[in-house]
Amino acid sequence: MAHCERKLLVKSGNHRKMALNVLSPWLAPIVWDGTYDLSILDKQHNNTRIGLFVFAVKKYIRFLQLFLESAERYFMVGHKVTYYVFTDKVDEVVKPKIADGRILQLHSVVADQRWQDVSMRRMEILTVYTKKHMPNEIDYLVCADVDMVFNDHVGVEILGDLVATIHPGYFLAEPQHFNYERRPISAAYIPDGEGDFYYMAAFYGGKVDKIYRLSMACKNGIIEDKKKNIEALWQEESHLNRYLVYNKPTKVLSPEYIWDTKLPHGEFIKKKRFIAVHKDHQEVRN
Ligand code: 4GW
Ligand code: MN
Repeated sequence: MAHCERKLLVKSGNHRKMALNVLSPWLAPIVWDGTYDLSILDKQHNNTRIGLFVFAVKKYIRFLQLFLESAERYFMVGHKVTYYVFTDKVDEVVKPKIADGRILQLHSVVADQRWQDVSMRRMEILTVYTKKHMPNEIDYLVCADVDMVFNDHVGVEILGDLVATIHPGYFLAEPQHFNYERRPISAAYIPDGEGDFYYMAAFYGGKVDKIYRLSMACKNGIIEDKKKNIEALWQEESHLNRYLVYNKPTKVLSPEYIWDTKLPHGEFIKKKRFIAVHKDHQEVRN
């Protein structure tokens, strides 16, 4: 029903329908509310261990408490969860009350001066942890921005080999308007006519070995670009998008899984499960 409603809504405007489907052209499910039965999936994932990877350095540490508290309320409730928190101020972390079966790991990380390097640093740290530590600790890893809060259920329906979320600002856009890196000199280059969705780097995940491969590819792309003295348009998000054009996700998350209440077309999004915290960009600048 919800699917039909979305299709009806799209008729009222001149929008692209692709993201409103429940299957991608390569037959990956696009997860919308109403497309899955949680009681079946919860049983299947009875023993699944899930990691949630998040970076909070410099001023972004202010977002961490609400992020973690909201995750306790909505993220993988009833499952085995390990939080992997990376921060430059381990001592300042306010630890929330954590449910049984859930673990909070705090890791110290250097704070890069340039904010562009901070967000790219996440990829490098990911390559290390998905190789060394996580394979023994978890089955699936979910990577998230910290300037977000969980606002509704996010559970095992999002798990898959390689999972990415459609950017809420581009879900009705034509591919030529996607914010892909279009300069052929960059390792993140995506030629015109290629690419299915514009994915947002604020929420993606998969099996640990799949995220290892993804993060290695993105890290290498970032290094290649740095050698040429260039930086992709949207830093690691550009490299992520490039990777996902040629390594299609096995599951795609609808914008229910990254929403921003400032955006238009909220009427398509019945459940706003993970929403951006509005920030003063000048004020959080390092
Ligand atoms: C501008 O001054 C900054 S600071 C842009 C990102 C910054 C930043 C980002 C930071 O100082 N500390 C930090 O931990 N991050 C991490 O990178 C944090 O997890 C954040 O959610 C993620 C991506 O940055 P962002 O959320 O600002 O990116 P958008 O604007 O795309 O949500
Ligand atoms: Mn963010």
